[in-house]
Amino acid sequence: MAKAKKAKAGAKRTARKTSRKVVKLAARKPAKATGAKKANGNGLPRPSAKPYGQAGKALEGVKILDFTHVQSGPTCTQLLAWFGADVIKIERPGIGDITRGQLRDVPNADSLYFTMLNHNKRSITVDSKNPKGKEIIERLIKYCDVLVENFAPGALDRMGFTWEHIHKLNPRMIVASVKGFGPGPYEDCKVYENIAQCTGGSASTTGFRDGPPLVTGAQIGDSGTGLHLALGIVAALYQRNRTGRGQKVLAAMQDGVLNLCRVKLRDQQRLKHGPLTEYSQYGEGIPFGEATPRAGNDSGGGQPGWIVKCKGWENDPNAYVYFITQAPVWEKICDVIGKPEWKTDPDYATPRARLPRLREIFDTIEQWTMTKTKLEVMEICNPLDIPVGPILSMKELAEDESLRKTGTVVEVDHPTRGKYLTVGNPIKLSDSISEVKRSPLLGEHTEEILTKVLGYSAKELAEIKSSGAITAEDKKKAAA
Ligand code: CAO
Repeated sequence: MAKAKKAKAGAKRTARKTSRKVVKLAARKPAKATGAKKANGNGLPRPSAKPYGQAGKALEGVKILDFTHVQSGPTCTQLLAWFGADVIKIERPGIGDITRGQLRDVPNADSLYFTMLNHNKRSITVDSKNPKGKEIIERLIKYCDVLVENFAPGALDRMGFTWEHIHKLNPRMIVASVKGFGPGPYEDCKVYENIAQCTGGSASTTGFRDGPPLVTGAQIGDSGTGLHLALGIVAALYQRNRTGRGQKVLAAMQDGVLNLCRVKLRDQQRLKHGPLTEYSQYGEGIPFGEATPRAGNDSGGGQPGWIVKCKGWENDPNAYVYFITQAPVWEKICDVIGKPEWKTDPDYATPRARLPRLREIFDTIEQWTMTKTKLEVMEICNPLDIPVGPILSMKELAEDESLRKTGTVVEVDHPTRGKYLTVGNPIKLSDSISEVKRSPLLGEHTEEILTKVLGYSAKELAEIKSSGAITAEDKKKAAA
């Protein structure tokens, strides 16, 4: 009883103290607004007074040690560079990223494969198997915030850069990797784009039912996984603000592709409960098997769609349009295609009634679209809110004025290959405007990074040069 009384009195004292504190705080005069740097009451900086787009870049100050090659890793680091990170790409002396020489269109110039994936980066050549080269990389690890790599499984460890070693050198470092597979039976496998498309569920669900599995032109395995990795890195940087320590970030290509094929795993589970009625095979009376089938051009959602021919399809492989029979605009569709009677006919009036007749419905829509060009179909349907999409070729996209205006398609000048087109940052931030700068030449920034970033003296630089750590094999031999 006495104990309870004591506790009650204590609680009252605490409550009084707390309320006194609250009164005191409330009475405090608001801090004078003295500029963007002063913190708000919540500890966060005050909103910048600078105009939007002039307050620096989103990832300004973040330093990325870019140990990536080919497509998946470079996609990720290019995005980070567009958001303002300082990306230092380490490449093998004399060779560099293998894509520099792959699919070359201009002799002796970096290929478009390379240039279009490595904008806004700096390039340093370092032989990671040379002792002096290892020392340089260790210094870079201490200097940078994130190491990004997409080597074959185990390659980074074989160089001596295990997570434990990196973490010891720089406990704040985030180590981000693309691998083909996550932990499991295939974790040691090398993987390229189409392997990921096949093992991540995309190929089995792409193509026509009566044909073989198909890969898609969208690089969902490589660029898609790079995109996943970039998000993981930004999240890890955010968490590091709280924890003060780095972590490993893994984006496995199989996982990334499966994530993008989420709706197909949805359909796999729906199969247990009956046929997939929105797939045109249902209307055609073809039974479903055990796995999600290939769906041709069927829409993956609840609004049936299909690709139909347009005027000129006989000679133009892209004279087609994707047409969606969205339920809310069904009546407008009936009027446009000259079938007003379908609005009230019980066989066509409701989405459910239409499902077994989709083939016939799209054939009828096609009779109409074949009388118009794909852009005319768009001009007629858009004001009526009927969702349609012309099949735009790469040529049309390259020439599209509106994409140039938004910076999605950009012309870049390059010292050895001249002007070329690229895809700029597809993600637009209103206060962090991306500018696309050309990709670096092999080792273009080696000396700059060694002296200005890592602080090596002229004498040390000379030693590094003679050690072979930054020179190509043939040059090393010639010097010997
Ligand atoms: N100095 C010295 N050696 C270097 C180096 C440098 N700067 N950079 C790389 N190397 C070495 C690596 O250490 C490795 O040597 P070991 O095999 O002796 O350990 C060697 O170069 C080759 O690396 P790799 O095995 O990663 O490259 P690969 O061309 O044989 O394979 C790929 C390419 C993509 C199949 C493989 O890297 C991979 O599976 N990566 C993970 C998944 C991925 O990102 N795939 C997408 C690629 S884009 O289509």
